[in-house]
Amino acid sequence: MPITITAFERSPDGGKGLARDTRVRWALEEVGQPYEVRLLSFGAMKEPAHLELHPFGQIPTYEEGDLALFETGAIVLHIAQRYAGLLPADDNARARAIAWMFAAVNTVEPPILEFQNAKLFERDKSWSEERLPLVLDRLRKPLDRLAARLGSADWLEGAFSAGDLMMVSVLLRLKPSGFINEFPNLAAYLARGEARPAYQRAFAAQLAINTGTPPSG
Ligand SMILES: N[C@@H](CCC(=O)N[C@@H](CS)C(=O)NCC(=O)O)C(=O)O
Repeated sequence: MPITITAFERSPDGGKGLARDTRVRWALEEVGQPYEVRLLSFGAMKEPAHLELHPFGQIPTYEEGDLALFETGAIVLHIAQRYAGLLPADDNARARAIAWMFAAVNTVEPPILEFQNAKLFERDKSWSEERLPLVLDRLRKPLDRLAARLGSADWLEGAFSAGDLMMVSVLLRLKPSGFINEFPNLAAYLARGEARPAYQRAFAAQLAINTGTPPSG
């Protein structure tokens, strides 16, 4: 069944891989499934045709036969459940890996987005200076805990799983500012994720779109 995802026609990050189609591409690369990409402008994302697929008018979406999905957590979980390679076979280990996926989008990603918004869009507000320490405190707390839990392990629960894929994907947003380097083991974890050949292919594919150059090799 052919798989089609949607992505930005021009990503605001210029190809740093921070747009959320990258995590879906990465999951598909990990499980070895080919996919097509439909590129959308910001305008097209708010048109009825796309709102039918994505109620909030965002990217990415995922279409496979009769199935249409939105929300990267749900999309990556679907890929991980349908194709081998991203979830352990043992039921309990599988449930733990899924718990890490939820932790990524529900516990770790929100304060990262808040931090990003504070830095990018709230700098000119009169209250920005006063608020930033609160935002940073809310961000450091879950990262401290995550760093303590990961310790010197390569991945969160034994072998690499969809939980790591989602966690690394959300942590990537802390790379451009250098903030991730406050947590050396998380920075190393991020680098391990980025070094995976499947991530490299996913990154190259989105970069090619944003720079207009076909991926080499
Ligand atoms: N929680 C959603 C977030 C989706 C999202 O924020 N997508 C961004 C791109 S990374 C988007 O489409 N932004 C444009 C907009 O909201 O108009 C998910 O994980 O899929």
